[in-house]
Amino acid sequence: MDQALYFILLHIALCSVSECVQRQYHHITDRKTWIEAQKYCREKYTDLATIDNMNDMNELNKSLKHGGFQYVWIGLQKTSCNKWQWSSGEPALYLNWGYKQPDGKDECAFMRDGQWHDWPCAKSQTVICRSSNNTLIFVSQTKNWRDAQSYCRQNHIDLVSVRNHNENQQVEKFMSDSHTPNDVWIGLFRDSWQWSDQSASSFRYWSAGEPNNAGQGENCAVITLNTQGQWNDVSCTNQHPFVCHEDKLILIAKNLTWSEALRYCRQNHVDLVSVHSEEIQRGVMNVVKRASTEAVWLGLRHSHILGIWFWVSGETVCYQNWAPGNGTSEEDCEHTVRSGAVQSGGNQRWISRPETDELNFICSRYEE
Ligand SMILES: *[C@@H]1O[C@H](CO)[C@@H](O)[C@H](O)[C@H]1NC(C)=O
Ligand SMILES: *[C@@H]1O[C@H](CO)[C@@H](O)[C@H](O)[C@H]1NC(C)=O
Ligand SMILES: *[C@@H]1O[C@H](CO)[C@@H](O)[C@H](O)[C@H]1NC(C)=O
Ligand SMILES: *[C@@H]1O[C@H](CO)[C@@H](O)[C@H](O)[C@H]1NC(C)=O
Ligand SMILES: [Ca+2]
Ligand SMILES: [Ca+2]
Repeated sequence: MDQALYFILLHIALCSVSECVQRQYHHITDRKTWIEAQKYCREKYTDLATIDNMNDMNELNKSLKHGGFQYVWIGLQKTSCNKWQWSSGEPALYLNWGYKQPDGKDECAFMRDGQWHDWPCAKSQTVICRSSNNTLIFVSQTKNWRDAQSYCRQNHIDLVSVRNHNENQQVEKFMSDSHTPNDVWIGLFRDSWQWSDQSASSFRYWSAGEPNNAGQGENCAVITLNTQGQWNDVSCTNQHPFVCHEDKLILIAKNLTWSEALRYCRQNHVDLVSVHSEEIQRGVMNVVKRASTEAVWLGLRHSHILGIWFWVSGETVCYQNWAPGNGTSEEDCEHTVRSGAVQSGGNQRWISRPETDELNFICSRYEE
């Protein structure tokens, strides 16, 4: 093959979007109470398992070892805080309750004349899902809220969420244009379950009839192996095996030069982080919030000789998120080598800094 063509093809291959896993699950088969399991996970990994969506659930499922047990702890625990949230996992910031709503202990919401009402989740109603191309889909079969959620997740993306006044008007118009019945489920629900790592994930995968608090004080969640991994609430003082998760990225709140940071990551974890996709950038944005310096080192380095920026992991810089004016070769005349950092505030863009600056940094904890 022509050499130049070969390099172009190689480059395309390197720049293709890679499946990347932001979180790894580890199944520990020792039996512990929920609190003991939480402590173990926080010491050895990141925390007891958080699950954001069906993808995570399938990943977690792959980590399970089988043998002589039925229940496995995850990081979900009941609290005294009962809050409204969207099935899609977004926080419920905009609310458009009707007159005197919500008025019950009811835990699911439907839309009537553009306004929202709470209602028992077991009630059967028609449904609006949101599809992958962001259009609304009306489902004319009536379903209880939980079945409606499963249906939307299996056939589309999720139940519709309504995040602002504009979207509320869209849904209202859609309902009148497609002559839906007056009352239609939306993706809003309320529960008092909270993840151990404080993540806002509102993904729930309860078995039918659960959580039922059957034995009283069933305040912690397990995966049940004989129901395809669906969840059950059980007493936190029972002893079960458990699943921890390990986030790929960790912010190190030490102030080191770029070279010191690189050495630290390679000695204690795997490497300084390479941000070669938007997904990893999102993970970065999530952890830099806790930084004490205004920028945070990435595994991004400028080569004086080649006049290019590259990732220390060896990847090509395909995805880019430079702040305007940064990421060029204009600083080539300076004596100190430039390295790449991400702003910890503002737009969290990448900036070029002299490598002698002392900044916090992000290590990756496992290879892909
Ligand atoms: C969006 O997806 C739905 C099915 O999920 C399909 O019926 C519809 O034609 C799609 N619309 C566009 C604009 O692609
Ligand atoms: C988990 O894996 C088992 C087989 O090992 C399968 O029967 C089950 O459906 C899977 N559950 C999920 C949620 O992927
Ligand atoms: C790192 O530097 C920042 C800003 O200069 C400072 O606020 C912070 O206390 C320093 N952290 C450590 C661990 O020295
Ligand atoms: C890099 O971006 C920062 C933040 O926006 C800006 O202050 C700085 O001037 C930029 N550097 C260059 C060389 O333009
Ligand atoms: Ca009500
Ligand atoms: Ca139960």
